Amino acid sequence: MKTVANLAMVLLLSVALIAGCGSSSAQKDSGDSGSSLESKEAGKLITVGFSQLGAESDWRSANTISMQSAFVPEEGYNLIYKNGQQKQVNQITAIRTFIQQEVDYIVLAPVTESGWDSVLGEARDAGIPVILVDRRVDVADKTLYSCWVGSDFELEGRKMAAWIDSYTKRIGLDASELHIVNIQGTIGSTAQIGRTRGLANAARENGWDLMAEVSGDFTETKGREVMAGLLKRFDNINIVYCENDNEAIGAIDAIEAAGKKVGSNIRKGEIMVVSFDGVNKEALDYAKEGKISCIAECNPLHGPRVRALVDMLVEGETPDKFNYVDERLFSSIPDVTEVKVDGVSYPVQGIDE
Ligand code: GYE
Repeated sequence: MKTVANLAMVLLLSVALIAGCGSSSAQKDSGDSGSSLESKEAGKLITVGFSQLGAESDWRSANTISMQSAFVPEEGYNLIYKNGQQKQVNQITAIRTFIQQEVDYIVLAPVTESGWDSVLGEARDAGIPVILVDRRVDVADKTLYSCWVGSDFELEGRKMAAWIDSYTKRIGLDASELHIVNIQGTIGSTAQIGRTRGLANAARENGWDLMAEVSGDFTETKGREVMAGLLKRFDNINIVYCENDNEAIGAIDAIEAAGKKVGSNIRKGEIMVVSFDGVNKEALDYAKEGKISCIAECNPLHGPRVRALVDMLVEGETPDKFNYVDERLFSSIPDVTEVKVDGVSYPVQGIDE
């Protein structure tokens, strides 16, 4: 498992900061890998068609900015960006358009895993390499794409479950006293599949009461709606596992609107919220205030990483097939300072660190 995280491991604690890091001046300072030098000298830009899945979350916006900032004409690239509006059919149309436009490379951030075999086959027939970013595709023939870069979503889920385990033990709760609901991401997306699995397996192994798994589609609106519904169905929820920060913000609204208190003091009747990403400023503020008890980082800054992969392909090199990013856990609760998954220990950092 190769880690590329250290290339850009600065987790950005606000969207503003993310935008700043993605500015073209930052790109200019980032140094030239030399790989696109020839085409640049010849005045020919490398054309990259980027099919982004949507704009559903702050994570996604940060990811789009990172991509747009990495592939700029001054650095030798022409990026054609298409927003799929969370619909696979739009992404398939975008890829077909890229093929017609004869782009040099296609970068795909797929909304869900299944259903890509035909269109990726068309890209291959046209001789256009495909790079996957963030989520993955489930295709029978793995040679339909060159490589992938993104997060280990199941590990994120397992680390969060390990944090829940340590923290609830520390406050003296028995496993059977954990009444958990999972507000899942977009069903069938790699991030949802991994994070859901991480929790579901831990719930089974530990004997937790995982009462419901409902999709909030990674959005704040759905998170609010789903949480309001869950509070009507169950009167004993004490842990809400949100598969991203935007859902958590919506869920917190719904919990407070129902007259309940959000926080880690489960013994005193508070409902504890945990989430994923760590990109959204409001979510980080909530984490500082203790309204979100733990956040598993998911790093969206893949632009320079994808660019490095494109550059390798330009040079005729073969990048590693799967490229993982290192990620951390954040919590303002000092009680748990590290968690262990498969014998590997991961530190839990404070929000301001
Ligand atoms: O966690 C969520 C976004 O696939 C990692 O998608 C990504 C997820 C991210 O909508 O906020």
